[in-house]
Amino acid sequence: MQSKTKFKAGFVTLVGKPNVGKSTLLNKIIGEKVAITSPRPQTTRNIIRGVVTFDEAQIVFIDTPGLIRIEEAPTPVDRKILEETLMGIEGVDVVAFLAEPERLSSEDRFILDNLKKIKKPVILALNKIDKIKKEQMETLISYYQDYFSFDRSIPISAKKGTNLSILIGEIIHYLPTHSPYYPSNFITDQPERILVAELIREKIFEFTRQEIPYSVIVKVHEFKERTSDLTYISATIYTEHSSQKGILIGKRGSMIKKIGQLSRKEIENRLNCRVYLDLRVGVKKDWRRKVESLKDIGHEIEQI
Ligand SMILES: Nc1nc2c(ncn2[C@@H]2O[C@H](COP(=O)(O)OP(=O)(O)OP(=O)(O)O)[C@@H](O)[C@H]2O)c(=O)[nH]1
Ligand SMILES: [Mg+2]
Repeated sequence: MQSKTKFKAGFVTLVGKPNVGKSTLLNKIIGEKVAITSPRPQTTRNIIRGVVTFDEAQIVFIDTPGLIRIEEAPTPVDRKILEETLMGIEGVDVVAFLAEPERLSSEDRFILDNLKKIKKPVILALNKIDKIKKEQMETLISYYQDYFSFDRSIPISAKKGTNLSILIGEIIHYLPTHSPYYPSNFITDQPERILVAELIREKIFEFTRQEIPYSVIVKVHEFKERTSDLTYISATIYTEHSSQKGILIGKRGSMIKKIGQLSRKEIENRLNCRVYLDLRVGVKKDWRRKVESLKDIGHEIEQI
């Protein structure tokens, strides 16, 4: 272990368009599911911190919702989330820009144009390289470097874990000397209630189609330790319209039952105790049009 004065610590934001694998990368590095993931874009809604501590450094990762142009955000709630994400980038020590292993899209250009305005080291993490050939990888990296002068460029696979130690090494290189911000066993600042709501939302992404996962907000009402080994949790999945409620309940309750059973298993693993999950479905009419709704999911304007 190095002397305390040499210890490095700092904040690294993971940015990129929706679905590039930011949350997958965070989970892989932390070694626990701190952020939910799905094969569909715009899964992450909250800014999530995940902390990893090594002998010589501590990295506080900030997972962000996928960035798109604010004007293209479908609802006021989505716009608010984007504004906060863009604001948050300014306060960090290093930016990791994640990209798909394909040519730059207009969304990538939009994000990179924003990053040009901030004076922070930016690392390109070209993700999902398990999907392409090595020759393509090299061509893509130089093509990305032509558009933006990245401080470092690393091809990675968040899913398989490829080159993550190289990425971590490069991040640490750019961190300032600083004492740790969190205790060494700390992995996330997400309150357990939010984590539970998110695990339920992940199952909704898994089992429902089209607009449904985007139309729900999950709220945990009660979270009580009944005995040392049993926690009682009550939660409601709110939809925007009553027509969506029926889909979530399913034939004779089959859908809500499936979502409940599978999310309970994950919650139990995560909390390390048995859980009684009382899960209901309700309607919060047009919640996505009201920015105040974000408070229900513990969303506050983050000052990093
Ligand atoms: N093949 C492959 N798939 C990956 C890799 N990393 C992530 N994925 C997949 O990409 C999809 C999106 O991953 P997420 O981690 O949810 O993406 P995100 O960037 O957090 O997405 P938003 O929260 O919507 O912005 C999931 O299906 C992941 O399994 C990778 O290295 N290789
Ligand atoms: Mg995400």
